[in-house]
Amino acid sequence: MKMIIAIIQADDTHDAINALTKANFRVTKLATTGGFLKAGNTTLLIGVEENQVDQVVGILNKECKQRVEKVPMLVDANGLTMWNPTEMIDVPVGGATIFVIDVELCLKL
Ligand code: 2BA
Repeated sequence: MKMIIAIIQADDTHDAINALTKANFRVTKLATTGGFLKAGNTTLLIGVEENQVDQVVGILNKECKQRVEKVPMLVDANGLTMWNPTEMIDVPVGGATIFVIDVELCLKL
């Protein structure tokens, strides 16, 4: 068995969960925050058999779009790293960052 951990954008959460549950996958949704943008995103936990990993990745690939976020540029000011709100840069985010982990044991009590 495998545990798929997928970090997706908040805007894609509804469509991704709907598509996964429609395809009979079980999903746990966690509200998470990205360390770089410090903005809300979603982490999905999806426990699957090994031969189902590709199908889940395919669904996430279809439902999770890449977007560009505008964030203030980091500048060095007197040895301190600060955001400069007058200079914005484009940061591409998503569609999905996916980790696939071996599950040693899955119990339902
Ligand atoms: P954030 O950490 O908020 O990162 C948002 C986007 O900012 C990233 O998009 C990437 O394009 C950019 N970024 C992140 N760290 C950067 C850095 N040190 N320098 C320059 N640009 C940087 P994605 O790569 O699509 O990641 C989206 C979200 O997925 C991340 O949100 C984070 O929550 C998660 N994530 C991505 N890679 C991860 C990893 N290796 N481990 C844990 N979480 C990860």
